[in-house]
Amino acid sequence: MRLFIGLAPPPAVREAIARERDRLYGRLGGKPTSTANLHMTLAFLGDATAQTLQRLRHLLTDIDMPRFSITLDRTGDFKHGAIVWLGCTATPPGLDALAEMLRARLTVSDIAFDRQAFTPHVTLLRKGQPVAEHLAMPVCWPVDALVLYASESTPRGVRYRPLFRQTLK
Ligand code: 2AM
Repeated sequence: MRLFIGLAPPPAVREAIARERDRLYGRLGGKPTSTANLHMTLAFLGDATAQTLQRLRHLLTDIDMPRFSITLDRTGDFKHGAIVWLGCTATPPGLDALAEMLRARLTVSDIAFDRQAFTPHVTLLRKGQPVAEHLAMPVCWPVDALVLYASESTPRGVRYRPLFRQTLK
């Protein structure tokens, strides 16, 4: 199983992000992320066994961190437009603290993850063109849970399936 831990936008926020994706897709092209797959990755774990999955559930259940909000107010890209994303000018301290704590617990538990520095983003397009701008209408995303996802290949493309949800305080 290919696993990652992330944040799932609530429906209204998901729709607002999807509108921004559609606007950028019209300008930049590329392969859009499906609305159902829109999310923010906190830690990418990759292939994991059923035993690791069980340990992850316990690890997540023990998390006792406060809720916070993210203001998505800017676009950006990685690798010259290979990935076009929506992110924030100011990372909320609660988001940084959550990602740091999660990664620290994974390390202590000896569960492998991609250690690339955390850059909060929601991928909108793949292989678009470089972009950097502030949004006319920032999107406020109230975050109240962490989600363990499985990344699955299906005949209709990749699907990020939520497996487990841990509510924040
Ligand atoms: P993204 O967060 O930039 O969209 C599932 O593959 C999710 O984990 C995707 O959202 C993907 O990129 C993210 N991810 C982070 N590191 C990854 C890695 N090393 N390989 C694959 N996906 C990774």
